[in-house]
Amino acid sequence: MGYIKEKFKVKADELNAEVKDLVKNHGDMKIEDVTLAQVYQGMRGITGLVTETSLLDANEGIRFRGYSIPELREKMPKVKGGAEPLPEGLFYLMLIGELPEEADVQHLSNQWARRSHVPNHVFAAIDALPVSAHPMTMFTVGVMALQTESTFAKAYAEGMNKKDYWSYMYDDSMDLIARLPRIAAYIYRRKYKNNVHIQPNGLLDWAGNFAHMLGYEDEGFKELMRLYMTIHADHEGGNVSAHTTHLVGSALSDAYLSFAAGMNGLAGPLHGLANQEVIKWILEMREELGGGSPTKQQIEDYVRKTLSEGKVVPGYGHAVLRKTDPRFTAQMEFAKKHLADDELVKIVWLVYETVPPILESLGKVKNPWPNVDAHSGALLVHYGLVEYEFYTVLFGVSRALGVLASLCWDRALGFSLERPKSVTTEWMKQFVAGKVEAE
Ligand code: HAX
Repeated sequence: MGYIKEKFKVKADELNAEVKDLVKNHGDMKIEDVTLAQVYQGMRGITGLVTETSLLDANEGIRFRGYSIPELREKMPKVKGGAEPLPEGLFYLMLIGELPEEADVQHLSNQWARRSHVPNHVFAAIDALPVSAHPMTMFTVGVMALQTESTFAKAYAEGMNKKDYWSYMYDDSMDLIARLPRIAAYIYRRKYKNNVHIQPNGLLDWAGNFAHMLGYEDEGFKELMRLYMTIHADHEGGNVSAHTTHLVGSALSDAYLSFAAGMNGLAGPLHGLANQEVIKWILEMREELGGGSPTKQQIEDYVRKTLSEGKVVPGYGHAVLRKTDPRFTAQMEFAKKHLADDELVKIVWLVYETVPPILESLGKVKNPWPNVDAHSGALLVHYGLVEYEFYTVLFGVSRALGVLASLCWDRALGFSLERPKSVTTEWMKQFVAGKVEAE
């Protein structure tokens, strides 16, 4: 079965007993009251999900099993001579709840290399789309085509005991994570590199091999991919991609169906697509100003123009965070170390100085600070990956690590079908008038 799978089972049995105990002895405890505004405004702040892999603090940012991003960058195993954490290590941490040893990371690299075969019909399904299709559309089509390989779906069709759900979910998740870089690289090379494809190198780590298949051999880019795949992996459970994956999975949809659903949410401009929108916005600003680097005043004018046109400033704001996103800071530190003189990076930093006071002055934006998407594009452009419509696919490959580790936990803990109550505005009016009561 593989020792990581066995270890996961032991951890899951322990936690399962604790959860049963919590629900049995404290099931009636009220966590918080829900306001009418929360129900209308995207359920902000309502505690309604359990996600074991990570926890978000509004001011401090994300912690994966208690570890912040700076701690991960320090403590996680790295490739020989490298400085950035290996995403294999983060997956292990999210799944098992303990920091990995070198051997654990090596084991996962080997497992994912072994499981990475993608059947031809997946490439044929992607090829059936016009080259002009958005890469995220190709990505979800590829994932859906791969669903033919689900061991969970096959076992369920044959009549599986619910005690075994976790085991098939684990195998599907491992297979899917192993195969995603191949699908993503295929999309990239098909759309942007004349359909000339690069065979995987099974000796490389997961992110290093992904960079290789995309066609980037620069060690700096490989390091960037290791960092990128680590910091985009998870952001607790309520964000659109994680929540959707969890919700769809709660119907016992397999890992492929659930993940594809989550990716359709990531493809929205208020979520993952913001990474392409940021670079597009900066490039359009530069073009409008006739090229070169804009001054702070010119950026300020462009931000005001964006707002006056009823658009959001991409890369800024967050539904939960109330400070600069540590994922932004990690990328800024990477840039300071490797590409401090890059023109686009300097613009990103000048935008960072300019945007927050303007958003703050509007008086309605709850978080004027940059999120993860404000920086990533400039780093990718530096290494030559200029095709910004592809950026959300990179985010999606990384996000698989978090949402699939969570899905394994969902099945191991026997989580229920998700089905919250909804009401009508007519019901709300009657509730306000004291004529009806919540159940
Ligand atoms: N630019 C302009 N206006 C903004 C804004 C921004 N960056 N961020 C928030 N606002 C506005 C909202 O549109 C809202 O306006 P209305 O009341 O007129 O509708 C108001 O400020 C209050 O919004 P909020 O409570 O501060 O923010 P929400 O929790 O509703 O939304 C969003 C959070 C991330 C969607 C929002 O900040 C936004 O649209 N940001 C720009 C898009 C973006 O960068 N998205 C990526 C977020 C991170 C992520 O998921 N990455 O994948």
